[in-house]
Amino acid sequence: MTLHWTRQGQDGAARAGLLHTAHGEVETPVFMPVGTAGTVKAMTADAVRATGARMILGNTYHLMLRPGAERVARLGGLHRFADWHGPILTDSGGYQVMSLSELRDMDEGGVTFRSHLDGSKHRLTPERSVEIQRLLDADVTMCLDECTPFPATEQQAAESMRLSMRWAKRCRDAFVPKEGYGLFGIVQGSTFPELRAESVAALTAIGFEGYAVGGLAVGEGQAAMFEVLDCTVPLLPQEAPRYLMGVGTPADLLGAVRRGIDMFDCVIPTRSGRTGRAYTSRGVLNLRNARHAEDKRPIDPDCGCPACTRHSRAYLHHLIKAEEMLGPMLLTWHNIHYYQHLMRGIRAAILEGRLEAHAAALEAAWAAGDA
Ligand code: PRF
Ligand code: ZN
Repeated sequence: MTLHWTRQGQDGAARAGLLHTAHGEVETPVFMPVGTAGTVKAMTADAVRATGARMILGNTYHLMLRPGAERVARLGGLHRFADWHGPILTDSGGYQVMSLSELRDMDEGGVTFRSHLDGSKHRLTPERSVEIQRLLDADVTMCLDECTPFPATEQQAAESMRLSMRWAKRCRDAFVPKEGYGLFGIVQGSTFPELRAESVAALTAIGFEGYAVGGLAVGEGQAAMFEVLDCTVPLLPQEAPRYLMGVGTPADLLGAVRRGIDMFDCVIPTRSGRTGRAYTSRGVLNLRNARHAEDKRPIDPDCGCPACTRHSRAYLHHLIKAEEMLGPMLLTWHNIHYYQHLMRGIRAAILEGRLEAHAAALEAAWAAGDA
């Protein structure tokens, strides 16, 4: 069988389940740390696994430019190359082309762009994106799409979404089915409910192993994002996994799980860790702040990660101020550990039918702050 998902429990719209992939099973709801260029920045693969993470994300765009998809394939695929032996989902490249490459030209066939590394010219088509993701050996391949910029007029959003739907069909035709591997479609349509519904109808008519909601967290704000989920997620098939791309903060994840999302990825825990920000059960701490200079307490007394069990806020403040590499390493470790702890707690609450109370307790603690 191709990659599939089984439901283990439900509480309201929130689901707990298991994603069955070629490289193992993953409990959902799941947060996938971002391993853009074959590494979760500042972490060894063992460290990522020690946080509880079981599935990571890789990027077609970065890996096709360096070291190249054919080279990764010759080196045994991304799992072996990166020493990550669990499941990997790869993004398709369209979103990164739009955000990273300077010169790009989109047409019906695909997108031509210049590399942000050396200016060399490349072309990504739906067929080539799927081929690259096969060469990388991704358990989950994402369709090539256009993440519609925000804001967009209804006409711009419709044209962009319909192009993504034509590309989704070409990705489906190019994808070679294989035991434990799957292809996810991506819903677009900006903030327009009718376009989101049209996009879901187009994707479900083609049929995918999972469905992603794209085009969100692009500046519309949390309330608008939740409104889109409210009108989109109920239209998606019950038996397939749902993935909200590029989201988000702990509060975003909680709100999206309550609306029926099963999978997430985001650079927030890794990127903000590198700049000195720690997400905790009591809100966000900025370790650059001078108020931590002589604070002997851990970042989060409820956290079991090495940063919290072995080090003080004062030491982490010092590492960040001194631009020592260990600072980003420890804060990235903490943030990913916290995100995994958060998802495990949410999953347990869904299975025990107490998600509403759990969500209220999480939100109260985030708002109360740390000291
Ligand atoms: N499409 C793809 N990747 C993405 C997005 C999208 O819409 C987003 C939306 N924020 C993040 N990553 N392919
Ligand atoms: Zn910690």
